[in-house]
Amino acid sequence: MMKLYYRAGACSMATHIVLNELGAAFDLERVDTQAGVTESGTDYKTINSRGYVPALILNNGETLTENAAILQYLFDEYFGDKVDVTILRRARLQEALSFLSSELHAAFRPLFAKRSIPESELQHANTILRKRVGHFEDMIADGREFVLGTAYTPVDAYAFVILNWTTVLDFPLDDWPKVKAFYERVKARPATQKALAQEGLS
Ligand SMILES: N[C@@H](CCC(=O)N[C@@H](CS)C(=O)NCC(=O)O)C(=O)O
Repeated sequence: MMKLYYRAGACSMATHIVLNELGAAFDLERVDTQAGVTESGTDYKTINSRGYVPALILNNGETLTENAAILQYLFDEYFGDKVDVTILRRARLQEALSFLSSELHAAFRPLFAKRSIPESELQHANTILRKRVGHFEDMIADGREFVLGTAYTPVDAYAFVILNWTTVLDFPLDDWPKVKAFYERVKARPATQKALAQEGLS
């Protein structure tokens, strides 16, 4: 059975949501990434030497890390009956996952920094975040329900989780109506609601 190491509300929730979408059987184990231990007392560095979540133990016992790789794996392994998985579609998935991981996700890091940040740095971080959310708005074409088109894919779960961080920052999405509608649409899905509840966030 698969097992997901997660922290509540963190990027690992994208994998959690996708596993719920698939109706997959999996175990969950919470990680205190600050302390480096899991809820059962395991040294988390023995699971993922980089110390951050997510880490997914696969059915064959291997451990897979990095959001983009895990979400790509779940897409390839389980979405073939939902989406026409062509080479170009996989590249589009990777294009979106790369943007989410290295641009949108990364833009939040300074705003969640544990050290205190000078006002000028905060303003700069805010400007970059606004720019990236604007880029995401451009990626949701008019009338398109999900990032890659009419079909839901793991990209949508990851985008939702990142956008959900705006709710704990003073960062309303009102300036980006397509992003806001997309966020609400993915939030309303039963698999998302279930993951939020399972992580103690609703
Ligand atoms: N490159 C990694 C980054 C993962 C990441 O940033 N994880 C955060 C939660 S969203 C984390 O575990 N941070 C705790 C830490 O770094 O100690 C990925 O995309 O999987």
